[in-house]
Amino acid sequence: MDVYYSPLACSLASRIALYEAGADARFHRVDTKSGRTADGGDYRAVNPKGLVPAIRTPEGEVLTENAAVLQYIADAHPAAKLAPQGFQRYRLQQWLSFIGAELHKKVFDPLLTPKADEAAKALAREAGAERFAHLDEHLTGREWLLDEFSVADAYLAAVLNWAQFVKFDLDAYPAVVAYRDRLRARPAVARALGEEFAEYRMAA
Ligand SMILES: N[C@@H](CCC(=O)N[C@@H](CS)C(=O)NCC(=O)O)C(=O)O
Repeated sequence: MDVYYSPLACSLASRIALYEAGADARFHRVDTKSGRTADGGDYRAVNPKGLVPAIRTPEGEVLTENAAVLQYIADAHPAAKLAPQGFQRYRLQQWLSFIGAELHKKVFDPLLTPKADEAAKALAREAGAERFAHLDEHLTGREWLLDEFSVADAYLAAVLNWAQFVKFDLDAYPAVVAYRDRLRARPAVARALGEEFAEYRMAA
């Protein structure tokens, strides 16, 4: 499998899922600003949206969007049990949608981009307070988003990591802080974060 990523972007979730599965993959670094891969290729020829992540399956299919990519990785490595079957699959999709739409796009995107003005950033922080309260309530007394670690946790690990860059204080959400610390203690998450932090610092 080929994985297109940028250091510490949401594509980190795909790396975490692959490391959790103990799977091999070829990782291709993308500069989303220039639209070029590290070897000089045109990334829009892979993903016309220009966004990471994208993967190319061994059959040559290109797949984009975190929710789809992460479920594909989970289903390609069933022994790792990263996505449940039956009704719980809808719970997984519920959390993938919440993370993608309500946290990634609604809260962190406006906080991370210099293009958003102060009013947009204030709205994002207000939305964040509500959404993190919901997350904190859900995680109280729970280890992971579902009964077992899943690709939704991998996605949330990538998104929660941005809180430090935008000074979104998580201290008001103790269950989220404890969950973030549990995530960081998982070998696959620690390895993926360590590798991408090193790349990110080198590029900065
Ligand atoms: N809906 C997409 C969002 C992907 C996305 O926003 N990727 C960001 C990195 S976290 C990106 O590539 N940004 C580059 C840009 O906006 O030019 C998904 O879930 O995959």
